Amino acid sequence: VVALLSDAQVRAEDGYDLWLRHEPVGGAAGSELNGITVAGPDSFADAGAEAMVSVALAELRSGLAELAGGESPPAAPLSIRLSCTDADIARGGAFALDGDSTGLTLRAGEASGCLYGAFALLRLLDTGERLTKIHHAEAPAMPLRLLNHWDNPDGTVERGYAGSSIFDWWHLPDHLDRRMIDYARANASVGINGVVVNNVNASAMMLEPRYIARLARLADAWRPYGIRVYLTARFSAPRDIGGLDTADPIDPAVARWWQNKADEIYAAIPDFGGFLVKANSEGQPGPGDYGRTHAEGANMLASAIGARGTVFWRAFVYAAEDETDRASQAYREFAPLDGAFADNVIVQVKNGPIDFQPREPFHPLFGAMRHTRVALEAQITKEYLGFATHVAYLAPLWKEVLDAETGHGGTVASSIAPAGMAGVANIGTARNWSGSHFDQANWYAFGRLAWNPQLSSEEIAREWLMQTFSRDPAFVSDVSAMMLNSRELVVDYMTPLGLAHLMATGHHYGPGPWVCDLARPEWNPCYYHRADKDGIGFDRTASGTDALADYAPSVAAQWAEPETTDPRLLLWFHHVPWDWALPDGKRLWPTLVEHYDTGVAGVAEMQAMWAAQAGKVDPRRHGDVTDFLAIQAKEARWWRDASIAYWQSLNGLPLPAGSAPPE
Ligand code: GCW
Repeated sequence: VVALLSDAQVRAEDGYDLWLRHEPVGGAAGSELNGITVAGPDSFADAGAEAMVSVALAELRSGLAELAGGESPPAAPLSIRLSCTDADIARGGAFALDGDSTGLTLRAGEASGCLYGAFALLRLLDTGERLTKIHHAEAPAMPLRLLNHWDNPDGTVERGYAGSSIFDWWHLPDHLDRRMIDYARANASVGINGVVVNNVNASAMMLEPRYIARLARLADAWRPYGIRVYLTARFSAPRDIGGLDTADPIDPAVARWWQNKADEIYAAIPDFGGFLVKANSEGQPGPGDYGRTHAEGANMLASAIGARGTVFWRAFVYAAEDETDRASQAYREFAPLDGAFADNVIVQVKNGPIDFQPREPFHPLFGAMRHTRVALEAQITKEYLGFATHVAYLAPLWKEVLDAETGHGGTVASSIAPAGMAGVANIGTARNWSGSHFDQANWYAFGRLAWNPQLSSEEIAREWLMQTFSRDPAFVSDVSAMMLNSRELVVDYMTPLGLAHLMATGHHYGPGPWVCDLARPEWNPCYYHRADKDGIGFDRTASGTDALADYAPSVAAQWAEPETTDPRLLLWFHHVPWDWALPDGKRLWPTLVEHYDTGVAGVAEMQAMWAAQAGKVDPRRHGDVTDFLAIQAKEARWWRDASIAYWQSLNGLPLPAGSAPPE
């Protein structure tokens, strides 16, 4: 007999509700939320503010009712008062929550602060705070917190592992899928305030009037959630769809075309966020096609947009004809342009100098462009970390970069504070949005870190688990420990000791370190590991490509000598013999094998730990995770065995004692 579930149960067990489940808190904490009244301000700055505050009120009312559960209300019901134009609170999303014996006051400098304050209050209650005791104030650390969707107009998603695109261009603007509201709620709940809806490998079609009308419908739907829409701009659009025979940024006809295009978009979407551009990278058109610089290209678009919005110009560039180290190319191309970009241009830089690997050092452009706003681009979708199948909680990867000292006076986080963060979305039509339950945590963690990079990976994991799965303290402590360790395990079985880019060709799933015959040298894994019978690793010091010199002297000094380089980055910066002695006295080859073994053993531990949680989460989601962990275990093995066998084919070394032979 199959028991029929209610719609709410199905949604919850599919993972559709994400971290916004609001399970009843129970006991006295639940009781005091019962019968609570939520009162908004009487007047509003404008209709937009009123719409945003009504979202905050609606979220609070429904969220509080869910958290309250069936407890009996107190004799004198409590109240929550919203004041959304408080001159003492900064604008831009800041808020203060102050509980007292009668309930709680939420104060904000403008409507968006009430929106973020409402979600923060629900989060605090969800994670065990008592309403009347709350004293909590927050302000976002950076102004722009964007998702970048690599979604194509035909519904496919580049590097998407969660189904098709959630954007239903086919039925827009006449029909708005309800999912667009749930999506906006989830984003607003973690402070995401901008969405680039289409792929950086851009189709110029998205700039056509019919798509602008469709985008306007999304903009209208998301505005009350504080989300501005952005488009990627294909640099050749004046030629592709504009009837011009050039896209040269210096040509007045080209500048006029973009000016008219921007005006057309702003007429439909008055708060359009702006453009994101991938230019002269991996075959995309750009100003370089006409001998112009990135700054000339970006500034032409920036002047079309003017004070109305922002141009995000990506620094992810590397060229076949450039024989230098790929890790250096963006730095060499962009660092000299510091100061040349218009005020409303932000240079968007990937976290590391190559490409979203399981571990890379931070990108040398952070902190180096003193007169340019720089944003950090993170990849939430796990192109190089086992797609949506492997558990890999990415907050520790992003924290490693955000917390890094650039050597230019401050951390990466402080260097991007005037701009923001962009995360390549992991969202699709999968019922659970992200293709797996644990990948929801990466969407969540991205938003939380863009709001506040000081949060620890552990705090974020714990609050996500409590809202998503269970508040059981033992569950939260075991599973958060698993999450915190998970990315390092992926590093261990895929690319330990600073190795990188060893994934199979094209799809990047599974090992391919032996590949050496692709057309462009820097597409080949052998370009990155440089292994032969004598040694392994990429010499990026002065005796090699000298990419190390892109870093500030104090940072470069840490990585200059193989003896003193953090072993986690050893083979990124150095080529060493197979019997190289690491700081702990162990040799390189047995240490390398030990990492693969650690990765495999660690996944088995995750399986055992998760099996022990049966009964603490609903069987559906428990089973989904169990299945995926079994795949991960198999594939960690695959990575380990294939990698070791390949290195052995070069170095002829036996397996170190204690390491099991390949299966
Ligand atoms: O990581 C690489 C991906 C490409 C992607 C590119 C980029 C959108 O393999 O799929 O293209 O980076 O970031 O532009």
